[in-house]
This record gives sequence, structure tokens and C-alpha cells, in this order.
Amino acid sequence: MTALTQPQIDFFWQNGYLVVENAVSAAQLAALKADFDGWVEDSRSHDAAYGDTLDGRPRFDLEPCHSAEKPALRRVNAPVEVSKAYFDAMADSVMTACVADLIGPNVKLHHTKINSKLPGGNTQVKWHQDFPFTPHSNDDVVTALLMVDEVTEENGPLEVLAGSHRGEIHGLWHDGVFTGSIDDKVAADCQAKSVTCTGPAGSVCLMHTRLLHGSAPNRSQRPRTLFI
Ligand SMILES: O=C(O)CCC(=O)C(=O)O
Repeated sequence: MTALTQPQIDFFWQNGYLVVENAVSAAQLAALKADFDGWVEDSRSHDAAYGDTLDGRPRFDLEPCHSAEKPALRRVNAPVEVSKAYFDAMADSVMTACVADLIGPNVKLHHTKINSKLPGGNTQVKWHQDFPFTPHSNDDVVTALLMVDEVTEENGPLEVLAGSHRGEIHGLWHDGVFTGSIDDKVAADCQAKSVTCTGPAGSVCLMHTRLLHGSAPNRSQRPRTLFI
């Protein structure tokens, strides 16, 4: 399946990101939402990270402000291991075809996760590049962030610095401490020039592994769930 036009492919390589609508079918999207809603309900009966991934990490992670009344499930690790809906969207969707159009035809999955920002939570993602977290011998690596909910300017959208995939790899260590984020001054500069990636539910943001990006807390009353 070919999913992207040549202008879209050119935009991706020029800017390091691309938002594509309708990256999963309506039925796939409904199944993704239903499974996630079920996990949020389950999280009400927990007060600390729980569950086990196949490689021994907690499956479900909670924000410090989580409670049974106001759940704040912030991460599901490797959802494809426990959900047919997430496995299918990863393996066989327009999203998958988009990635193949950029770096395929032969593509390999590295890992999956869900980053959730439920209303009232405080999760933010500080500015970083993905490549240092998943180093490879070449940088033909794409992060696909599927919007399970509509992403707006208010609910903590991904923010990117267009073209930064063509620049340097920034350090994530500061004063001998691994912070997972770039230097604060560089981050402030990125923030000032950033572009937000918004779109209707079912859109995907395709991001080059070297692209600088981050995201702010959800300041709305609507959830922001990304299947990454
Ligand atoms: O959830 C987000 O807004 C960004 C996700 C991200 O940058 C990451 O997990 O590396």
C-alpha cells in the first residue's frame, strides 16, 4: 500500500515531521479508544505502577496525582502485547504504510507505548531527540505518534522544531546527571520557534528520530492519548 504523496514525503525529509489524517480506520480507532478507556477504568483500583511487560517493566504507570475518583494513567508500556486493537493498528494500518513509504519497504518495529495526558494531570515531556534513547547504526528511524483523541492547542500537543533533524545530536547529561532532556537554554530557544502538531483523532504525526520535540501539560478538560 502506498499512503503518502511525493509532496508529503518531501515535506517530511525537509522538516523532519509530517501530520497525516485518517491513519487508522474508524473501526480501528473505536477499538483503540475502547481498550484505553478500559485500562483507565482498571487504573482506579491501583495506587502505584502495576502490571508486567514481557521484558519485566511495569505495564501501567500513574501520575502522582492519580486517585480512584480522578484517574491519571499516564503510560501504557508495550500495549501491543496485550491488545489486539493496538497490535493491529501497529502492524496493518495506513500509519504502518506511511512509515514504509518513508523508510521502507522493509520496516522493523522497535517498541510501542501509550502516552496519556488525562484532564487535571501535570505530565509534560521536556525537549529531547529520540535517537539517543534508541541509538542505531543509521538514523532511518521514524517515531509514529497516533492521535487516539483529537489533539488541540490546549490538550498538550506535541511541539517540534522543524528542520532540527538535520542538525546536531544534543546531550542529555548535565552536570554529570542524566536528565533525558536537552540544555534548558537550547530548549527555550526550541520552544520559541516551535510548531504544534494537532489533528483530529486518527491522525498520525510521523517524526524523524533526530527531530527536537517536547510537549506541555494538558490544560483542557479533554484527554490526549497518543499511541506511539
Ligand atoms: O507524549 C508526548 O507528548 C511526547 C512523547 C515523546 O516525546 C516521547 O515519548 O519520546
